[in-house]
Amino acid sequence: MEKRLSHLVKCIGTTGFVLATVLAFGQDSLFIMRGTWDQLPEAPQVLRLNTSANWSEQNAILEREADLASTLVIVNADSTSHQWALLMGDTEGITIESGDTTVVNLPALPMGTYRLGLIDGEGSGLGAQSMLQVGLQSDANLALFHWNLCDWETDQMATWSSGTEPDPTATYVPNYFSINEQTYPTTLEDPNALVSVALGDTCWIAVANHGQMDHVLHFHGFHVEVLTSNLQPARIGWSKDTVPVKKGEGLTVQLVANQAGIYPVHDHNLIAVTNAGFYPGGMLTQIIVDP
Ligand SMILES: [Cu+2]
Repeated sequence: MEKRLSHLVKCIGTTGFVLATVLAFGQDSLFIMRGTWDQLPEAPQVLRLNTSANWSEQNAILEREADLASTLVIVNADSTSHQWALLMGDTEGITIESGDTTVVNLPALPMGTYRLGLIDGEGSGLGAQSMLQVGLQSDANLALFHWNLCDWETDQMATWSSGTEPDPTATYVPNYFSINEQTYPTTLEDPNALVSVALGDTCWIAVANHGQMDHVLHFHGFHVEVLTSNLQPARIGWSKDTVPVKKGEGLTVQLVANQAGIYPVHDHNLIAVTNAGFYPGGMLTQIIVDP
């Protein structure tokens, strides 16, 4: 295998550096894509970060090693220009024109869960935001799950996709709430949103809040330990059944599956466990521990 890879790198020549990065990290480009989110009855137009030019309703996550700077290729396959940023409270973005490809630098970061994506109004309003996992893949014995949390107001999204800016003074009344761009019960069909483990397993869950409001996760059956947080580092080491995830936060929790059964996990704000007002829905998934 190693021989084949080195042969490939040689053949590629000038693009060898890019290929070597792809080989090291598995994935090295994100495509800014526009499409329809068919899961919602309103079928809103949305923006997503996909790993290729093949449309997916789910944003792709990005993985990097800890404490190592790297690069990322971003292809703007959308019809308008967008502002890209590694979202860490930093509001400075890089403008990527429609059809352009840009290589951006990712700094060396400590282990953790971070956010990246578009920070222009339309880009964030239509949901092109995802998670950067740093150093979470290093232990092959640990199962790793991820939850990209978001809230959505379909009227506001329709305004963005019609090319106008929503009234910033209007009250924000989100009508959908998602984990990995899925609403319950579809969350249970997503192997990253549904935590399925064996009794005695330890797993990590990377969580990022891309929405416009805080989300407070309530775990039934387990206390989880906060391993990393970009906005609330004072909470690292806390072991709780209820974990607030602030707007803009990326955090990582550890769950030790010490009892068998099926347990719900949900946003404790009950409007967030509905789909367009109907319960149950939204930001709700399960932990299934096989005996
Ligand atoms: Cu609960």
